[in-house]
Amino acid sequence: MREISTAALQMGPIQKSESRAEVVARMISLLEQAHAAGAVFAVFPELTLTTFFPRWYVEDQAQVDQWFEAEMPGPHTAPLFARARELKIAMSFGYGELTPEGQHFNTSILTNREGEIIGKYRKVHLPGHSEYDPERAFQHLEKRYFLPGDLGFPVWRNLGGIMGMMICNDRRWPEAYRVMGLQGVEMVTLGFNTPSVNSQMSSEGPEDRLFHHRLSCQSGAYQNATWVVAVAKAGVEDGHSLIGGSLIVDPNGKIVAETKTEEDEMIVHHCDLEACNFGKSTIFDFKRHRRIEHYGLITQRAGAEPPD
Ligand code: CDV
Repeated sequence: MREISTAALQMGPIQKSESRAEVVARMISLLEQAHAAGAVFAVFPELTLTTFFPRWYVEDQAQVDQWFEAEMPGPHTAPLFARARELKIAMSFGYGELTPEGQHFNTSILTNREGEIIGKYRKVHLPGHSEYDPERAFQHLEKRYFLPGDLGFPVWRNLGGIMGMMICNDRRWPEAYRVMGLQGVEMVTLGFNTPSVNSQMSSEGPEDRLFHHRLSCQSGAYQNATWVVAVAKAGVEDGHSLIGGSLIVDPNGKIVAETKTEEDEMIVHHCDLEACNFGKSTIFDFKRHRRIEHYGLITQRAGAEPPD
């Protein structure tokens, strides 16, 4: 057994008016619950420290920058790192990153049990649009506020396993999983903020949203023989609803734990990384079965071009 007791720490809604200090206090409380349940690894959502701000159209960059962190750990997050270090819990969480060069990314970090940052990922697949769109029921301005990630999909050795990160919309893209699968990934963490209704199709409500979410996580896990730990920011933020459905998925694609609420909620599972071995050495033994001579289009072409 190579076990990582892993907690998915779902966050309930964060209102615009909520301070970083209030959010970090909630995160620490969840971290303590995870520790009490025996977890050594805790996964938080995308943009954990703030409301899901890409739904708001803002022109004043100084106002936008208030949703970003210029340092990690910084003044607000230092207590979180200190508590994680005391509890010896490794973490992954997402936040808006403002670099010294003034670039903005939707970022996620990975720490070890000593509270040191050992990995960083910047969201590659940014959904939505960059200008105000009156046709939508609500805005999704990730392409306005963030640059596409420039770090690829790396993996890191942590807690005796091989870990990778993706963020929200990335889970709908099999390429993201596969690039990590090709580096032997055994646990993928992913935080998400998924609106409960499609802003461009009101008939696509929470049931469909949860279906597509589970489908994406379960297929990514199965097809790459990896654990997937998917964690929501959920509930109603200033009148805008986000799905819950935080999941731990085993390397066979089966959901082994799922949250039941849209509030701050913890689920824990003892994830045995050895469970990845069967899939990785049989049906998804990539070296034996992949036919890369036929996959060229995947990297040569972004959009679909049907034949004449
Ligand atoms: N934060 C996200 O990336 N949300 C997207 C929405 C726009 C569909 C998601 O894939 O859940």
